[in-house]
Amino acid sequence: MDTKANILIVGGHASGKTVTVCSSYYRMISEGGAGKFRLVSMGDQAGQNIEQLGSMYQAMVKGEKLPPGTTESKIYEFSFNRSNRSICDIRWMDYRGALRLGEGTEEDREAFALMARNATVLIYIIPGNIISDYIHAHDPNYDWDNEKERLLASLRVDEEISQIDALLVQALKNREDLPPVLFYITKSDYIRNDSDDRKKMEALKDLIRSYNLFDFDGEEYQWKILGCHATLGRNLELDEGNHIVGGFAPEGFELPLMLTVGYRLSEAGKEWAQRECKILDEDIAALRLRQAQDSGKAASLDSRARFRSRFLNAFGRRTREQVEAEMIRENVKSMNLDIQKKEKTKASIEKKNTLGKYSMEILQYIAEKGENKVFYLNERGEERPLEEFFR
Ligand SMILES: Nc1nc2c(ncn2[C@@H]2O[C@H](COP(=O)(O)OP(=O)(O)OP(=O)(O)O)[C@@H](O)[C@H]2O)c(=O)[nH]1
Ligand SMILES: [Mg+2]
Repeated sequence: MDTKANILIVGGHASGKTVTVCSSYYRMISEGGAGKFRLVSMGDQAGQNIEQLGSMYQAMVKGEKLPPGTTESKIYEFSFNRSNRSICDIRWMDYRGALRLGEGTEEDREAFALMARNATVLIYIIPGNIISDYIHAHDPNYDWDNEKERLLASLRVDEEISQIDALLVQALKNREDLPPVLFYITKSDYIRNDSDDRKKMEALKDLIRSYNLFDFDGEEYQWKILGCHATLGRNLELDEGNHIVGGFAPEGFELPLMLTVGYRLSEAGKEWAQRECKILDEDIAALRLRQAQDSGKAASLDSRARFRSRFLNAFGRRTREQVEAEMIRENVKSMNLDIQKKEKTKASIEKKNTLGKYSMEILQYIAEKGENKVFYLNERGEERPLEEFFR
């Protein structure tokens, strides 16, 4: 299987990148995975990675400290499996938050830039506390201690969004394609608006539109935008030492991964179907050309036969040319059958598109488990069903 997906979740320091990679991995291996889908750790570091991700996760469960800040960038290699067969290779980069600001060593920055150029989907973290700031700063009924607090909340949002703006420009400068953009809310427990998932997603859509991050009306850009959110627990309680003291119930961590792989498979499926159709079209065109050439050959044999038959027909015999012309015509007829067969194969290509089928299964999973946790805005900024994103 040579389908590959690269995952780079861009977020600031302590925005939840490492918690995401380890919770996502855990979600994808425990209780039989997500639907038919599982992750398997691969590569030279597989054993070490399993141990590391495992111990970080266990520490969270036990209420020990949360994962330490990442000090060196790391690439995890996974195989994304469907019913025990690999359907996509994953490279997932977890890096130091400061890198997004252009800090870190030269080597680190280069690895980050390379990953940004090759990321399947551009994923940007907006931490839940920023969404919460955004909601409250715009809520006339919110009970701020003073106006300065409101202003500060608003500034925190401005700063986060301008970071994302800069990163978007930077990522796209180095790419010829226009990958989808996923806004991923981490720590969504910080958004306390009645714990209603739909409202959290509405707030994110509002924010994207009001900051005019995308020129939805412009002709120039054709963005596809996604949103989703995750939390370590709706009622998570952390103490001052950053230990989980209650409410550990992770949710939504598989969504960025599932969206990325689903998209990659649907694209790979489309490419496959296009390639197959092109081959069939070329075959059909070649057959038609041969038919035309052979028919011409048969016609010229016929006219030669008419000339010769003036002598031979006296004995009731067919000329050599007549026999040959007939054979050619039979052959032309059988090519018709070939053409019909190929046309039929072409019409049923979608049924044979296994990658497309897998992406639809992933879609189904997200539709079931991610209700009100995922949205899709099309190129004009209109909210559309997720199926359209995969198409
Ligand atoms: N309330 C809440 N806090 C969270 C959640 N996820 C992470 N946190 C907090 O955010 C901190 C940072 O999470 P990390 O995953 O280490 O962040 P990071 O982006 O990897 O940070 P760097 O590696 O330093 O760049 C954690 O130590 C927790 O305190 C969540 O779902 N809810
Ligand atoms: Mg980290």
